[in-house]
Amino acid sequence: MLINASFTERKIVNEYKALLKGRLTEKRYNHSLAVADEAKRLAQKYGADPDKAFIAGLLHDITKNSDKDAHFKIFDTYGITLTEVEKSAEKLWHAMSGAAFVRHYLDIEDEDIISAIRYHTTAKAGMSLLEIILYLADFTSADRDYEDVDVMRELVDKSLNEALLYALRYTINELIEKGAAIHPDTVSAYNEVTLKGN
Ligand code: DGI
Ligand code: FE
Ligand code: FE
Repeated sequence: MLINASFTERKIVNEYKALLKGRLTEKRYNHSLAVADEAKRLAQKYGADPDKAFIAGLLHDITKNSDKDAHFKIFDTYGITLTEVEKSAEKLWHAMSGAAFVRHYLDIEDEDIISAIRYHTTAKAGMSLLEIILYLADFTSADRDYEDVDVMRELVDKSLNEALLYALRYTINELIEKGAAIHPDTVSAYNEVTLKGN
């Protein structure tokens, strides 16, 4: 029974990988594999479900390389309306369309996986352990290479809360420097961890 279960899981993972390979650039495909591994590692370390974390990591950027028409086809089909901030920032679209894609096209029913994908870009207040893990794995995966990546990697092994605060502070600073709008979910997540730390 166990052998059959793991065989089925491997088969599904291979199907997801083949799908991703056809939808993503090579760089984004490799990033997805790296985030899956990192999310699984963090799940094992912090007591979340490693298989769910792996699947969420694997699929989190599934619509990242889609064009505007493909995003809006999903938004229109599933009645997803965008706020002004969401309309202004294309980078936010793949989290919204990706969550709908895995639910409706891949028949993923696990709400925690769907929600982790939905909020992996902005984060939000009141995230589950799996949501936090995916958000952070996206920052600390092996393929990442930005100025503060070493600090982030150290923090993520020390404390999820400290890593979350650092990541949100880093993101908000970058957005302000670029003159981009900050999504209310990003602000709520930042406020929550900041107040928790006091
Ligand atoms: O898809 P990835 O590149 O792996 O990473 P991601 O999904 O975390 O996307 C990161 C981008 O999203 C980065 O360029 C900043 C942007 N982003 C995150 N939060 C916000 C945001 N952009 C705006 N405008 N507002 C936000 O609150
Ligand atoms: Fe992403
Ligand atoms: Fe990503």
